[in-house]
Amino acid sequence: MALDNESFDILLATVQRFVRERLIPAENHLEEHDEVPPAIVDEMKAMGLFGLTVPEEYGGIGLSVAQEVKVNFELGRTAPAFRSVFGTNIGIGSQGILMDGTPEQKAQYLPRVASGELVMSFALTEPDAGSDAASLKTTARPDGDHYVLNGTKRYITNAPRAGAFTLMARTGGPGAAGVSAFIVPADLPGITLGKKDRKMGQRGTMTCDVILENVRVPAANIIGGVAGRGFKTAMKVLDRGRLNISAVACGIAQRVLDESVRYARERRQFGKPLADFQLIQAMLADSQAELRAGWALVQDVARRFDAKPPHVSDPEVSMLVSCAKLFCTEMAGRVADRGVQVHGGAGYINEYPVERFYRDVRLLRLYEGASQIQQIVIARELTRHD
Ligand code: COS
Repeated sequence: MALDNESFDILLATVQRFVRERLIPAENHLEEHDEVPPAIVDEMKAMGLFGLTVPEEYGGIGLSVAQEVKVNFELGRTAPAFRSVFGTNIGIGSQGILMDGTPEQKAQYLPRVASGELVMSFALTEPDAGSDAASLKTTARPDGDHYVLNGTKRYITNAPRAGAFTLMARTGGPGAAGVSAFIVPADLPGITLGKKDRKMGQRGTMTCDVILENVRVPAANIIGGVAGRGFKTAMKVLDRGRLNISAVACGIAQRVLDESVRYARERRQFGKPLADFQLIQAMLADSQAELRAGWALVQDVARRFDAKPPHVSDPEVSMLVSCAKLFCTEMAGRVADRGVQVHGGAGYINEYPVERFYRDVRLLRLYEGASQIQQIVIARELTRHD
């Protein structure tokens, strides 16, 4: 699945212009009001951003992974909250249905996902199950042709906007084999949302708890129709999600580096621009070298991702995805830190973008698998063979 090259070039140029002319100028609004302006959300829908990865047969644009990472790089150049509006829709929220859903589930949900009418959100994490996702406690008890769900999901991105969740709950015994993935409409009786989390950064993104009390979900809403496969679905979804976060990390690093170079050329000390000082140059050069390495890795892994069937997981590709997530998100942290350093005192002041990105990038090393989880995935694959 991929968009033809000519159409993709036009799409990428449109996204670049949208980021430059609409999103970057709206960053101050986001920072002050903690919300994405509704007019921008409408424009995103009109541009087809909600359907970037949904196949054309379901009304989407049908990007390949190699194309998707390029779009995410461009979106990384602005505040992450903008991408977050539709990010769960084209990513972790809907990918489970796309990868493992039945034909009926795809036909029922994906066209509305692609148009932006239905916002989907991914609910795996719980108060007692974060890195150890297979230990999740939310229960799903069979009752006739329904399951009854009880539990709490935590830090769920886009929950306040969501029309439905891809939600992992326990239908069987302990461990990964007892987990099933459900499509849970957000308006079912028994679902309540916690108060909006106040976060270190990423102003404008919405996360909160999702609380389930005796929520009756049709058995037909188990993704793929078979119980006990939900953990693998979640892991496959996260493989693609982690690669996209790697691309966003590279895009943010690019923005921070651009801001840092601009500042270093404008700001004068000791009678000349900062950019003329070798100690400043060293920081800029390190950031450039690491950014280019990370971005080359992301594109290489994306090509390998595209070379396999989308619903089939390949441990080698999963391992490479983790390499990309680990390297790029840690890299973005270093680049943002140097960006603040190059800006000096100004880098600590909120009106300069680097101050915001410095806080924003901290999350990249935590969500969709902390750096230590990526290390575990990499090391396990390295040592698995005789
Ligand atoms: N694709 C498909 N299947 C996968 C997979 C992947 N990427 N990774 C693991 N699996 C399968 C395994 O093959 C195994 O299947 P079998 O039992 O048939 O062999 C099953 O899933 C269980 O895997 P494993 O034994 O590796 O599970 P663990 O409990 O050891 O957990 C980690 C593995 C730690 C890697 C996993 O829990 C994880 O990624 N944790 C982080 C969760 C996360 O990212 N949370 C963020 C929430 S979203 S913001």
